[in-house]
Amino acid sequence: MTQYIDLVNEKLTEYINTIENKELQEAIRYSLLPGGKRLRPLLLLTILNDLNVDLEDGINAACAIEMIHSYSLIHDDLPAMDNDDYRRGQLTVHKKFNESLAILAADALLTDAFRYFCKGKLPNEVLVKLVVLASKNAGCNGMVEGQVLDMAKYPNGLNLEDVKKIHLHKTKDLINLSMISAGIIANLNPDEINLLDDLSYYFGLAFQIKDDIDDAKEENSDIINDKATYPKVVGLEKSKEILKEYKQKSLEIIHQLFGEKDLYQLIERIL
Ligand code: GRG
Repeated sequence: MTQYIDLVNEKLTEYINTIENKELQEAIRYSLLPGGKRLRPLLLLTILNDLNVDLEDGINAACAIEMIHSYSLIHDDLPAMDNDDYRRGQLTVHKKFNESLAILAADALLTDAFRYFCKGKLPNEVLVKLVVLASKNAGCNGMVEGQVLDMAKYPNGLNLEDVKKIHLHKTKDLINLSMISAGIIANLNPDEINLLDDLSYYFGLAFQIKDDIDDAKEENSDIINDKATYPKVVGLEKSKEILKEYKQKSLEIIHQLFGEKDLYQLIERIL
């Protein structure tokens, strides 16, 4: 897997080197490198590899999705949103530089991502499908809706359906973009694409629930009570049960689609 991460970092560095304005270049470099787990590119490239598709066909889409992810993290950290000072153990982009540069770096990442989807040698009809899916999953009925719901006030408190909807849009939608993009690039049939869709549902929720459980163990309960999390609405034990069920469902779908190859091992390790 580290070779996939190296490949993504190499391509993202090429992108960064094309940025002419030095201030913008440094802010974007800071947000993209050294980077996080690269989960979304890893999912896309691992699926392609399990299907014996040339990784070159998916590397630009993988980078484009990481650019969208990076934009969302910069905006999420802003004072008007979550107002965080640290991310991935370093100062957030607006703290390290300034708020306007952070907003603009994120704007550039989102905009440039669509050009990255269109790089490379894939047929135009495949590129159009990727771009439409990216817009759908990141846009007004996708990740942005998740953020709006997360920012909303809940005078009567959050219930399980509220939290699930937030997680589906904030977390699952970009994971869905990675998985379905791989399916489109590999020219899977509609039944197989539907299975990938189901997989993104169970894995997307499970990934976020695991994150919530890990945070709940670390943080004090007052902080947890302020957040839209599974442990908050159903408790820690029930959250662990749901995680186990969704992990099992994810592995069953992967077994059915690809057998127990790299994606199976990756998801088993992450969850
Ligand atoms: C600003 C439109 C807009 C959306 C923001 C991504 C996001 C939506 C908010 C960040 C907070 C959060 C908990 C989002 C859920 C998705 C998620 C788990 C993000 C973190 O993803 P990782 O763990 O991060 O893959 P790394 O740092 O590894 O890249």
